[in-house]
Amino acid sequence: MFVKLKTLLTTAGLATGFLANTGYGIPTDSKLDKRATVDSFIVTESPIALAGVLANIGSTGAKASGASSGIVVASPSTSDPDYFYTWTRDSALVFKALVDQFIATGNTTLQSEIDNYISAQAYLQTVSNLSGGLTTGGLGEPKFNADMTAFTGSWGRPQRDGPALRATAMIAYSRWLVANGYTSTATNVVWPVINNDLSYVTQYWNQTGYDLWEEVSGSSFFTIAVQHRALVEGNTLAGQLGKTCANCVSQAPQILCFLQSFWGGSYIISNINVNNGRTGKDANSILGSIHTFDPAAGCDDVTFQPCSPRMLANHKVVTDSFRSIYTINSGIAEGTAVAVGRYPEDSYYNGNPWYLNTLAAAEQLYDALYQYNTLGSITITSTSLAFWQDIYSSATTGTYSSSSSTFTALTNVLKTYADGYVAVVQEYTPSSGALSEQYSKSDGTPLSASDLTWSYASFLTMVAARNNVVPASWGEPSAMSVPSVCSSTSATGTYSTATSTVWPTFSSASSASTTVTASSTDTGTLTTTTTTTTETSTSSCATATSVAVTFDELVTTYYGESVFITGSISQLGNWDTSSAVALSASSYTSSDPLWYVTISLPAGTTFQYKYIKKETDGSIVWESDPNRNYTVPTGCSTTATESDTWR
Ligand SMILES: *[C@@H]1O[C@H](CO)[C@@H](O)[C@H](O)[C@H]1NC(C)=O
Ligand SMILES: *[C@@H]1O[C@H](CO)[C@@H](O)[C@H](O)[C@H]1NC(C)=O
Ligand SMILES: *[C@@H]1O[C@H](CO)[C@@H](O)[C@H](O)[C@H]1NC(C)=O
Ligand SMILES: CC(=O)N[C@H]1CO[C@H](CO)[C@@H](O)[C@@H]1O
Repeated sequence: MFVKLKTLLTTAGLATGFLANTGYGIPTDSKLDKRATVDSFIVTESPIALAGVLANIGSTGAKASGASSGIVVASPSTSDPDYFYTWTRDSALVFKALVDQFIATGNTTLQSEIDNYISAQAYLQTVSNLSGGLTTGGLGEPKFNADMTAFTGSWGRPQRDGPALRATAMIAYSRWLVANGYTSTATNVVWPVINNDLSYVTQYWNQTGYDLWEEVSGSSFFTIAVQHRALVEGNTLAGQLGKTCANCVSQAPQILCFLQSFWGGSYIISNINVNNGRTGKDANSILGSIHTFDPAAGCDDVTFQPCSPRMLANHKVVTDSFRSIYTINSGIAEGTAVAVGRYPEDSYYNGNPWYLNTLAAAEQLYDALYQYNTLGSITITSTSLAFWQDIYSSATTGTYSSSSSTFTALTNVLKTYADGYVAVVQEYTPSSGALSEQYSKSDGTPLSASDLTWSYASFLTMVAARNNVVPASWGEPSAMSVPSVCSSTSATGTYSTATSTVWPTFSSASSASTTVTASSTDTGTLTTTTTTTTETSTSSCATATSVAVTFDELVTTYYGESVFITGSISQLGNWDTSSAVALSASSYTSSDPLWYVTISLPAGTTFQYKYIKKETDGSIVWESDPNRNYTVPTGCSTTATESDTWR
């Protein structure tokens, strides 16, 4: 299920005129001002970021002329630097963001882009290249020409994060297909493509390759973390589709075991199995954490969850490493946001901050906030103490439940600190809203590739995290057991060519079917899969198995009060108020005091529910009796809305 819910402590107070100072950690007027500024930046920049992404996708993107359908160019820039290529990693991260947007917003015009992307990847998997062919390592090729021919220049190859990230993007979309009655499309069209990528991961995870910055040949934290995730969720999807991935099951625990080796005691050494003279402090680690964030996870150190003590310690070490080396950061004390680059030793374009890394530093903290609010407590350990003391000087080790004033104070300062990273990006974003790759460490002017697709995508994922619009769980809670002995292993799976990829017509809004025909010249073990789909749903719609129900509640609140929904089913916490689902006040105004949340529920479910208010002291205010009743509609529609007013 996916749950779309938003922050517990919102800016509702701005609308209701709250200005009282209720203690340390509650935003002061100036902090509220800053938050309001970030809010307005997000409102103006979000559509620019979405348009920026779409402009760089072929064949119709305004800045992607010459790129094939579904192909993402890294940037329209063709010289100094020339980024007019399609990278497997960047494309997968971009499309994971679009899939999440599509699922959260139901914007069907994004869906044809997603279908085109998967069709293009099915073809690209068969293009022999200098890393090999489909069955001989070619999936680790980092980039292709925008017309889907092989890039034959010298490059840092192979890069083993691409197949894992691509699998994750396609698995996220497959979950939607399954939940919306398109299981045979997931099985016949998408699974063969995913399976190839999973096979690549199980076969090669224990070999070195180039890191995400394409410079270091060794073992990269980011790569190993996303490989673990892909195999775990790949196996779960396999089960849903009546398939198996035995190699996922055998290899994932060993990848997790190896992942532990990157922990250096006080921060993550981002590249190991290489001696390059670097400290290992690298935004690689922060990106690894946000792309393996699981909304159902605890603050688990072993999977480096955003809220884990290890990741907070690492966040401090990595961001602090840029304080003294960039002029634009000079004089900014620890605990206040700064511009974030790749790694302190970076010399590319003389080493500058990157938009996507500064946004990732914010996103990790928003993810962590979501986790603390969901878990209902914050535990400060000796590992994370220094991080917390930077932003809350009186922090001490201990566990603070959500009913405590310390919890409220800590989450407030954390939100303010996270917003600070967005404010840094705001400061150095030109008035056009265009996001290039880097901005100057000396004066903040944009540098290097213009309109970097990944910069825009990182803005979209940051905003989703800030709004508590979280992606589905990838299964972390069932995949965090670390074997007692790590082994060097590998498992060779199967590869197959999807020779015909035919999409159903999903709705009147989406484009017509796309057919991609690919042939392979590989001589390795190769199964050829020919697929046709029997699902069409224009005239006779598919019955929805789950419905995204939006609960709208009109309720006037004061700053710090938050609204939840609780009820008689597990999705609403079985009347346990600590498991109630938070509503969002992002559309709240004094004349229209709307709180809302969208919850995915099985069609036909009947249940009782009520709204509750949680006060700043943790106490609960219930709506008056009787309980409300609701039955999730059964029919074609995958969405429904229930409008209520507080009583
Ligand atoms: C829906 O997606 C299209 C692009 O496919 C975009 O132009 C449009 O702005 C999106 N709509 C919303 C409401 O985000
Ligand atoms: C392979 O796995 C073993 C066991 O975790 C580890 O010690 C070794 O460094 C790994 N090598 C590579 C290249 O991944
Ligand atoms: C909700 O359903 C229960 C059980 O059918 C019924 O007793 C109750 O009166 C209903 N409440 C409302 C407000 O309709
Ligand atoms: C090893 C391999 O398959 N190399 C191929 C990579 O792609 C180029 C261009 O298509 C071919 O010329 C190489 O033979």
